[in-house]
Amino acid sequence: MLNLILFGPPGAGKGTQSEKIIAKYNLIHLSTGDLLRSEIQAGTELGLKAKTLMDQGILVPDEVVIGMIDNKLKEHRDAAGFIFDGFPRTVKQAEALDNLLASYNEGISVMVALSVDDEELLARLLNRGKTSGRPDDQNEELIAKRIQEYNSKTKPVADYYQEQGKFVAINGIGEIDLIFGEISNAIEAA
Ligand code: B4P
Repeated sequence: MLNLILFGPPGAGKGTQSEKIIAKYNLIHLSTGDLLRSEIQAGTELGLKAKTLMDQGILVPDEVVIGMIDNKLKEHRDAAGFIFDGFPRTVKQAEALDNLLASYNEGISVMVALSVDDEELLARLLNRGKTSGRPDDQNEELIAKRIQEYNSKTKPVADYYQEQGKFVAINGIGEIDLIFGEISNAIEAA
């Protein structure tokens, strides 16, 4: 079983590269951002609570996203593997994921981290905001808040997997297909 974490700041290319990875490797795509946006769209209580936080660029509570991932893992027991996109975003989420996978005698194969500087992230997200309709892509202050959340709460997750010898860093700036080639190499070496 191949279990991949695609990691990086908001706008690093996680969603973009996930589409290519699932097409090539037949993995189940679990994006907590997409799952939360589905809850918002469906108007659930969870979605309403999440929306207030997401619209301010703040992470939603760990229990909420861990619960969503737990449900999805149960739903796809026979999967050939998973790509975790935008999860885990805190060390608590990383520990919970390890525990959930251990209950299936599984673990994370590799974490691939896309590195992109803040200036490029801002440009990409403002550009996406012109057409995505995503409230969190609409202005500089909100994007800066998301990057700040990433730096304070999410970055330590990289150290967590580095200590386990599962961390691979890739330059996320450049041609989308060339970056995908490097990600494929990291997956095949895992
Ligand atoms: P996400 O949906 O995960 O959004 P994201 O960080 O913006 O990344 P995304 O994958 O969408 O962007 P991508 O880099 O592909 O999270 C949204 C919010 O949900 C969070 O702020 C948080 O509130 C909440 N949330 C989600 N998961 C959570 C968790 N686990 N715990 C707590 N809260 C959670 O693409 C960006 C743009 O760059 C695109 O327009 C793309 O076309 C472009 N791009 C990509 N690659 C490029 C390249 N190589 N060159 C040029 N442009 C490129």
